[in-house]
Amino acid sequence: MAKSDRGSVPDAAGGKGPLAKDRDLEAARQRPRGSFLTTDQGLRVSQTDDSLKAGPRGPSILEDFHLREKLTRFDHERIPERVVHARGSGAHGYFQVYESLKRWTRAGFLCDPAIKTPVFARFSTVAGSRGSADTVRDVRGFAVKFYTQEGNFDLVGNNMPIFFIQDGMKFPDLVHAVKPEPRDEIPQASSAHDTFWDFVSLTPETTHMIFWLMSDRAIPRSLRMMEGFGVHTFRLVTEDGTGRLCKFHWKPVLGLHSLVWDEAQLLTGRDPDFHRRDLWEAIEAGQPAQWELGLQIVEEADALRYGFDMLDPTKLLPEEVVPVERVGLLTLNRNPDNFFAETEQVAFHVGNVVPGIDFTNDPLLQARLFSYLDTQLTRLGGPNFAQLPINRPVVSVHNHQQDGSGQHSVPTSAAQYHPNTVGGGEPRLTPPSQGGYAHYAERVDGKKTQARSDSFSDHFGQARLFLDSQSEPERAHLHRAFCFELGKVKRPEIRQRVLDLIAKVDAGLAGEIASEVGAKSTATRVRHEVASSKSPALSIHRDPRGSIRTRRVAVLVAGGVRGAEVRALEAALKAEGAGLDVIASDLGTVAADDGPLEVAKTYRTAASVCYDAIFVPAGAESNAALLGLPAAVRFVEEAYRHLKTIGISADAQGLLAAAVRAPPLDGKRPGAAAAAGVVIGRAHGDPKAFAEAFVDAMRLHRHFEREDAGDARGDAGRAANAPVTPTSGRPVKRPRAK
Ligand code: HDD
Repeated sequence: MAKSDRGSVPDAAGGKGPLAKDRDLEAARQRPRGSFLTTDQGLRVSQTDDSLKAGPRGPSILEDFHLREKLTRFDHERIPERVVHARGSGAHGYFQVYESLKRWTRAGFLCDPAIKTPVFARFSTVAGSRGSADTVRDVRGFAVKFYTQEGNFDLVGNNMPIFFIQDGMKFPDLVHAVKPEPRDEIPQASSAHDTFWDFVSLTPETTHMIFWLMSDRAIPRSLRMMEGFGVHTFRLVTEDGTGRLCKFHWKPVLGLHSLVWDEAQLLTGRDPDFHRRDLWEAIEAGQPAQWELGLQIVEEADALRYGFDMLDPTKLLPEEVVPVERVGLLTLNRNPDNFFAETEQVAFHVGNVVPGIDFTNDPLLQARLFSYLDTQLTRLGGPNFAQLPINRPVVSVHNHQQDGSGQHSVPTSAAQYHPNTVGGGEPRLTPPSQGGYAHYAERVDGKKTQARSDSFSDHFGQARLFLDSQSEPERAHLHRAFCFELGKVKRPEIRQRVLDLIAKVDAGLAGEIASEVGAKSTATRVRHEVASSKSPALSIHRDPRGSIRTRRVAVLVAGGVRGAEVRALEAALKAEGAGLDVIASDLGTVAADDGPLEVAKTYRTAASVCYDAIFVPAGAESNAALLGLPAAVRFVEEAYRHLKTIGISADAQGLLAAAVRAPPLDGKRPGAAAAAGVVIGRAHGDPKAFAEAFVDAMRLHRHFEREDAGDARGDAGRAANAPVTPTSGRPVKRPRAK
């Protein structure tokens, strides 16, 4: 969205403020100041490095207004961070619906495929502070502000379709439990501590969400490669007032992919900005991030038809039961101009809806309707935050709100009330028939009560559905995640209580976890309360082969490397929208056999965890040098352990052997796989054929067969030391979701 697209936003009274009246003042203000440094009052500054002093060695003088202004502004640069979702990254873009959805909603932006609605999206982790690492195990926020012609619509969702609790009354408890513990402020951005699991163990409704949190969904490979969900059941309303229940989905065009846990942990040190950088760099490189908007539509009368209550936010509606209809495309293609002004100051609110979109009685949603507006008053310093450029609607705003901190507009109307004649009766109301918002006329009848509906009472059935829908590697990861998190819990009684909950979902899983976390297997004590069933859509591995667009390959080289191989791979990757970085000991160029190669990073600044695959090209001299570089050996070792595609020349087998206990590569066909995802190149072989085999292996993203060789109990180091089982032919297929 170009800035000019947003238009100039009039003041609250709808006028252009007093400047419109005072042409001289306006003309004066518009006089170009060039890029001269000025004070906040517009005074040109001649000195900004030395304060005003009584002599070159004398004390500073209070009179120095520029020094005082500079320091005062600096002292007040920080605003309170978000109480949750403090760590985030944003991007601008647009949304376009494929065809009119008039049959379901009167929302203008969903009814006209010609309309390109500007959007700003912000992705976030939940628990960590603003400066915390991106790749922690956590839910990811997925919030989109649509600047529609009927006002702003905010879809404030997560990358998981359900939530921890059923009623917003418990939200402060949940957040206090997961945030760092109050006495020592430890741990940062992690749920692996006593208070969180204490809360979980005493709150069975969290069980389903806990299974999602322990799954690979909680460590996405990229913000661009995760799903998004509106979570609650919303309501779409047509022109004639007919309401239908609706679940919102975002489906990533690049598919669903995750990190592996050890890699995620290493990344918190190697590149704490991993997700932020990934989104930023893709957009800078002209590769927009895209998701399709999906809708599940259910008739009002069917709210209880599917074995759970559609108002219960701890439940999902399986796609196999009600298919997700893909109705439009979200494209994020412009990075913010300023992080603070946009990504930090953006204020989302689930209550920001447009005609045709309405709420349901989900008690979690109802509480959110209060909380989002309220929190901005503290965070953004007062009630006028909607006037900040990132929060302003593209349509003009006219109302009777006035004053308050940070009032930027200058209302000129004499009548700040309704009804009035003094102001000519303006601003006027808009009847619903002409686009004014009217709440859905839902019949409500009930006694006041603080009771929970019986229809919300099953906390384990869908957790079991989720577990049974995972592929074998995903299930293994989930098991290890439980062992990791509970292994960090100090109080044995909490670990035991969590185990008892897990056993209600799957006694077998509880039994596998029990001994490692020092708890008793409760398999014999707790009856299976749920039956197993499957929803393949819940597995990340449902569609293992995918695009490698925007993936990056690290090419490990030293002097004497075979340049033709690097160029052939570069061309093959480029054709797929992917790319490579040449890594060498020194920046500048490295001497390949046929000329210089540009070096992107050094072994000191690059790490395997920052790449999707690695390639060690042919070159006897080059590979002998790499063998002597511990950082290069570690590169290969980590790539192997993290199940990434490794392309390796036959003359680099010493390197592979030093990194992992691999069988000799001699005698293998070029393009064949030495182990799952280890593709061998032959010195002086056909670089193009090798590049094709390499790209093909990359399409699988990870090679989970290698994981089976070790790591059965979460010892990430073991896999690398386990012998590599040679396989032949094309890269081995990843096990599919059951
Ligand atoms: Fe929330 C922020 C998503 C339940 C109260 N929430 C926040 C953000 C996202 C979500 C994505 C960050 C928005 C941004 O990028 O600025 N929250 C959810 C989802 C929920 C949910 C998907 C359950 C379905 N939230 C929830 C409840 C409450 C809140 C039940 C309170 C009753 N959420 C907040 C908040 C935040 C927030 C405290 C912190 C910063 C902000 O709002 O602007 O008001």
